[in-house]
Amino acid sequence: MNIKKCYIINSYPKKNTYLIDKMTTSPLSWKELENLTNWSRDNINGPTNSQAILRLFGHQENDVRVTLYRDNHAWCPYCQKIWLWLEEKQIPYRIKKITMFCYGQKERWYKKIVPSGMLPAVELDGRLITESDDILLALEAAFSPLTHSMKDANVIPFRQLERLLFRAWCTWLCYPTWSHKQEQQNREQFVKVVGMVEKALGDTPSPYFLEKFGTVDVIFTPYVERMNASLYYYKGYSLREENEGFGQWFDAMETRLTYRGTQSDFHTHVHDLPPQMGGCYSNREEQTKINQDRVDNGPWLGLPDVMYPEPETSRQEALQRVIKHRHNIIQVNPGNDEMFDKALRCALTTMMTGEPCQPPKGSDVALRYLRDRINVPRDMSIYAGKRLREALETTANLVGDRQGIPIPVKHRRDQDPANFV
Ligand SMILES: N[C@@H](CCC(=O)N[C@@H](CS)C(=O)NCC(=O)O)C(=O)O
Repeated sequence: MNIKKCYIINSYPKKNTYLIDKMTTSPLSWKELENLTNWSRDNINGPTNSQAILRLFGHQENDVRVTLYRDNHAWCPYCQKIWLWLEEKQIPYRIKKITMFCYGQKERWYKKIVPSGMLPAVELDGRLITESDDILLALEAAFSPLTHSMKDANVIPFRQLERLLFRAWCTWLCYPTWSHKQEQQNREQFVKVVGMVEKALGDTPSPYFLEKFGTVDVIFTPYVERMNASLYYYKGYSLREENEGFGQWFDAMETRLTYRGTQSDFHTHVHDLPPQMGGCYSNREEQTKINQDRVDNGPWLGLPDVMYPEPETSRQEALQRVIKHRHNIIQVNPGNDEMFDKALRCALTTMMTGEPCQPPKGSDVALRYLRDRINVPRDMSIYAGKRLREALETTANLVGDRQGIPIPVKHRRDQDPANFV
């Protein structure tokens, strides 16, 4: 490694550092980068992860009775509900990943078995089941409930409360408002339902909804995670930080490897939700603008999308994932291949060594294009994603402040899996 002048980046770089003429290190070769990571994981029997297509939990493959059809990018909230349930119960299952309408063409073979194309679906002992609640009921019948049954008299009011919270969230987030008063009313309605959930959480000594972790927590997880992200970004409201019960619930969820494996980050959610929800509307308040800048441009560490301590292996994980997919990453990037190859190696060099590495002139757009398209947990886990975004931004910032091609809001065909085959 040719280090002309070496200095450690202790903190996030100030904007426009590219104006200062710095001597920096040279980018490592792919071979040298490969030598900096030995990160690996057993996708089949190890901790919950988004990359697995078979989960055995120590069982044999012919013990598998379940196939879960879920979306490619782990964006579908109803799929997360089933995914988390299967992981918690350690039921051996196969995963088949399907394209959502908002980012590509639905697989023909899937439409033959599920004509609506809707996700999730489960095949259980050869029987196809759709609708996430019906899937959970069928799984409970086959494998016993996760602490409590969906039909339990204590669970049913929570299922209704979850839908009430969901509707209040949609009303606030997904409709444009024409007056400040209407915006306030929608906010108050949401906060009122949050108060009901807070009370329910406070009624048990555990941080979970009932006395022990179970079905109710799984049911709340997907949308509460999306509420936390979207309201922070579009409304300047921090669900996790402003509500004690939710704060404790998130902390407790994050002690579970199952949840960590399905957990997304703010950046991914705030840009995957608009096409799925038919639009997300910002209230354009000062706090909202601050939050938006933070989620889009960093620093990403310290956002209230994750609070468990960072694993030591986060950078190695990010590096290993990029190395594995580098040809596709370079091929779909709008930047010139040769230029972007070098720029990407610069960012990875910085991520691994802490030293700035001057990328080719004009590579800021290409680097930020990738920064904006890291998907958590599809590509890597939450801290790995943050480390990679940080390195891409730090490196882009050495050559310019131009942004990548804007992320579309009506569709996400920039993420069409067909381009990554
Ligand atoms: N009520 C259904 C809702 C499922 C649903 O809305 N699925 C969406 C994704 S979150 C879907 O498959 N949409 C078709 C697509 O996006 O391709 C359930 O609980 O399973």
